Amino acid sequence: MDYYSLKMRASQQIGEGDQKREQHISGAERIVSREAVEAVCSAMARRALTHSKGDPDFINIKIEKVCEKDIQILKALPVTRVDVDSWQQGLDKAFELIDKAVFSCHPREGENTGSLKDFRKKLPELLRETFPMRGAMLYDIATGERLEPNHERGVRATYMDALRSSDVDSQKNHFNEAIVLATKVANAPGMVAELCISDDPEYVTGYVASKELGYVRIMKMKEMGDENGGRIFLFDSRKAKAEECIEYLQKKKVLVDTQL
Ligand code: WAQ
Ligand code: MG
Repeated sequence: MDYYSLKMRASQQIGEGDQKREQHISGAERIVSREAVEAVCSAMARRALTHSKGDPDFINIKIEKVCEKDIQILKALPVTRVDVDSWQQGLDKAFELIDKAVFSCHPREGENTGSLKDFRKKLPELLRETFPMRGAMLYDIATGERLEPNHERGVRATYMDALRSSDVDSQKNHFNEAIVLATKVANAPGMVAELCISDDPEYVTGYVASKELGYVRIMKMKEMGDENGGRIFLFDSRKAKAEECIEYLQKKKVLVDTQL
């Protein structure tokens, strides 16, 4: 069977003169059968044109054929959910889970010593740094360095979709898309964990994910109406090469089996 990859990104010019820059509005990735290409393409255009972040003046939709033999099938991460009373509590919970994932990579270090302690303090600041980015921050927990080739853009995971998905919704289903992305990311070489908060102002649920933790939905991670969000991919350079990890995130074609 022939598959096609579709990628959409939409942006808007903001600011004047020297301050002029591109503001990311919307992006989407699909891998679908030939019959679904036209419908998915028009749904993507509609999605870009009706996004809550604004009216885009640039929309790019790229369509490429994908060989079935190049596609890796992955089982979706198991999903759990954490209810919280406030977004502050949600963020704390997320940081706690990230600590747990990072700590398991530093077994010889005491809970409150050395680089792990520094990392805890740094995490909220790292998260803020992701807010203007279109992709994710790739952070090396072994060295404390950022590994994205372009810090402003970040690294984007692409070429992924849910297996057997034929829906052509122009309305984004945040959870369905996130479980696909998180499953691909968790399977990348050297990946330790992912932290995600949507940049969509009306979507306050986020998650922490890793192969060990699974996909942990945290029901509130920011204030309603806040359009700051971002992703951090926590990577360990003692486990794999950064180039291998980036290559997997950006190039490997993945379909995620979400049926349990
Ligand atoms: N690769 C890397 N980073 C990305 C990608 C990608 N393909 N797509 C988005 N990002 C980054 C980018 O910086 C965005 O600003 C940020 O993540 C948030 O993206 O279980 O909607 O698409 O209900 O707004 C979580 C669902 C939804 C939780 C997350 O993210 C749940 C969401 P958004
Ligand atoms: Mg968004």
